[in-house]
Amino acid sequence: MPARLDEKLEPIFQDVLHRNPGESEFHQAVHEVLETLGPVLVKYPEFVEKKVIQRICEPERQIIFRVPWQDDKGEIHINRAFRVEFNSALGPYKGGMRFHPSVYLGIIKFLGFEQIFKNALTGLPIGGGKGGSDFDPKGKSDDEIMRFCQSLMTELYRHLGEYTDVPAGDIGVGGREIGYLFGQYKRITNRYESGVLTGKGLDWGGSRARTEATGYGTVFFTQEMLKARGDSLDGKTVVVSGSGNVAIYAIEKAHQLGAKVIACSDSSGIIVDEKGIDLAVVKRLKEVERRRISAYTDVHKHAKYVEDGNIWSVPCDVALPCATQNELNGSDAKTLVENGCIAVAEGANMPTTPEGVQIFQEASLAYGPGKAANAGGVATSALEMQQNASRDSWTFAYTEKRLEDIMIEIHKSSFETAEEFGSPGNYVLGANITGFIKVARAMDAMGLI
Ligand code: NDP
Ligand code: 2IT
Repeated sequence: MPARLDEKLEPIFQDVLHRNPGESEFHQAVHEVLETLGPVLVKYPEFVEKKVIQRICEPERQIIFRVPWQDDKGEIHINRAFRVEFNSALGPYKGGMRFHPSVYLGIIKFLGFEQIFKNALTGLPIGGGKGGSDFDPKGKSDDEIMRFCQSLMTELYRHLGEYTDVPAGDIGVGGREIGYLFGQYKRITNRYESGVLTGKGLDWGGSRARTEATGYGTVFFTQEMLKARGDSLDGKTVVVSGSGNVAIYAIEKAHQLGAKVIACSDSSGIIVDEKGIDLAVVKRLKEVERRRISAYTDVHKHAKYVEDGNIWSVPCDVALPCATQNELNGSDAKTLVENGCIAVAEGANMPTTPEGVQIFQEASLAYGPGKAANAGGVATSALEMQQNASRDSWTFAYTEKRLEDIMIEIHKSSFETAEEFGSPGNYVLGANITGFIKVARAMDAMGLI
């Protein structure tokens, strides 16, 4: 059972339920934020009076459109795409595009809602938005992906702009897709507007360290949580779910900081390699050949592949969920705690169910919610926008240092806010309140928007 809401917040939540029927992930994301805002309303009664929370829960703009495209055989397909422009109080709408068959409005709204507070936490001038499509990229040829991206951008371009809305990648959208999207935007607008998309290739306006940023940032955040407890990642055993962009670079940084990652996964199954995951093999399988993770055992016969296996049953010191929402439930959380896990940091967005979050908090392990722990990706997107605006290109070392400093600062502000509001060690409350206050103050200053 999720925690009860403050009496001023319950009617707001009921209204969100009523206005957004059937969007369970959005309800979950809103509830999780509202659960932590009670103490803020005591300190800032003007936010109640001016209905700031009700305004934040309603997206500024929601765009839904048809994406027709032809496959290699000439057959016609029709997908649905979304861009939810949630909040622009702090800057242009900013957030990724997700291509996955499970995408519907409720998923994009949960992601866009989370993005508002995450982006505020980075301290950089970016508002919150998210988009995507129910298109399934699995098994599609490069040409099919290109035609789909071109068709999608043929509608989306009119809503974008470096001062308006700046998409990037998410599940199913990486460098290849951003290339096709940028190419079509450039053709239609006749503008080389680098700052309209992030996650671009390094030869055409991309930022060094953006590919690595989300995974690296999650591990920097983990390191900070452990430091706050007088510990570190060195010598720790780590389990990382997923084997996509976030998972791969979380594994890389965990290894660099002296930990051993012994398991990763994809939606088909899990790999356990007690000798430590061979990241070169995972990168080749996933970034180049786009194959299933099961093929890892073709190279490393000693490793174990379990079809439909549960990665959270693998004993570890640190767990990094880096795949998708609600991938770690109450029973998984219990197993992790019983197996001695001391820290969980979310590379994915909302990977832990409310029951799971409650178990982690009761067990007092270091639990870093996605809004804080995975903010390094979007923060480095904002650094890409800075480089584009100044027509500059920074070194990897400089960009990575900026990312690390941002993650240290997000940890510090979440940690200190949790203490200030009477819940020491509660990063959920600390991150939500820090992000919320920034956005709420900006909205208040701008009048009734
Ligand atoms: P990718 O598409 O690169 O990888 C996703 C990984 O998660 C794959 O291994 C995929 O397996 C697995 N996965 C996806 N959906 C499911 C599912 N329904 N069930 C089981 N496994 C699944 O995406 P990213 O690595 O970019 O994103 C991972 C998570 O991180 C998402 O929650 C995303 O929102 C979040 N995130 C991403 C950021 C970024 O910069 N990319 C920034 C911040 C957060 P399979 O290939 O079998 O589908
Ligand atoms: O969830 C996220 O923060 C992302 N997918 C990255 C968004 C971005 O604009 O870089």
